[in-house]
Amino acid sequence: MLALSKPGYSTICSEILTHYINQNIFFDEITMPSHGPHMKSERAMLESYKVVLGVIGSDCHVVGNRILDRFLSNAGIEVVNLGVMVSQEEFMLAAQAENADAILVSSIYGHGEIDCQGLRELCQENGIGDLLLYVGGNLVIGKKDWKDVESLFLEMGYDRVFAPNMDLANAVCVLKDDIDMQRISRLGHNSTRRHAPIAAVI
Ligand code: B12
Repeated sequence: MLALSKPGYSTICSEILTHYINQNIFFDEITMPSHGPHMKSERAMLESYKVVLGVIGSDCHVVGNRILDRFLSNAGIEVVNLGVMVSQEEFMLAAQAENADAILVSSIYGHGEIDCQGLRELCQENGIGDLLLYVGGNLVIGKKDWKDVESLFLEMGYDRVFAPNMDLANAVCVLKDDIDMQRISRLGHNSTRRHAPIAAVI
């Protein structure tokens, strides 16, 4: 497992990439025997990010969703925005169909604990169990210790858990790093499957 929360992770990540490039080892050569028309080259993949975004359950709070969409898009991330009142199945199917790097779930109205439980398992059952899962918003009702909230969602299988007052710019950096790291880990270990959370970020 990779310690993504450690300082200097980005540097390590780019050092690995530089190593491959300096060695003239093309990512295509490492993992891809051929280039089908549907298959992105690994080089292109390293520069493109695609996420599925939405507000889960019966939650109709749309403002944060629009802000996230705009912010991520401006940061060069392709966003498949499912909007509000999105079921777990819709998230999973969209991620599968779009070959997304991550699902970003929002829960604002306080029922996150119920709505978010089971999404990791649903992804696993449908062959995308190693997809990055992020969750953020007002995840529970009332005032609870953030560490407890974070642990709760990490235990559900989310890779990162964000409080409503998180720094969006930081979240975007972490997201890109996580996606890059997952790609590198897949290059090294074709059968890589993560079963445990990586780390949490406020
Ligand atoms: C506007 C509003 C409404 C409007 C929504 C209109 C609409 N269509 O958007 C209406 C009046 C419909 C409404 C209804 C309800 N609301 Co309301 N609503 C609000 C209010 C005032 C503002 C929400 C907002 O727009 N915030 C601004 C956006 C920018 O912030 P955000 O949504 O939190 O999103 C940001 C972050 O959370 C973060 N984020 C979110 N998701 C993710 C995901 C990832 C991966 C990352 C990295 C970051 C991230 O980034 C976003 C952008 O910065 C809040 C109070 C407040 N001050 O927040 C209550 C609030 C959210 N509502 C609340 C409640 C309880 C309800 C109702 C259940 C009330 C009721 N009993 O009917 C219903 C639920 C209806 C439903 N089915 O969803 C509670 C939720 C309590 C909780 N979670 O503990 C709040 C907090 C009010 C309160 N203090 O009690 N609401």
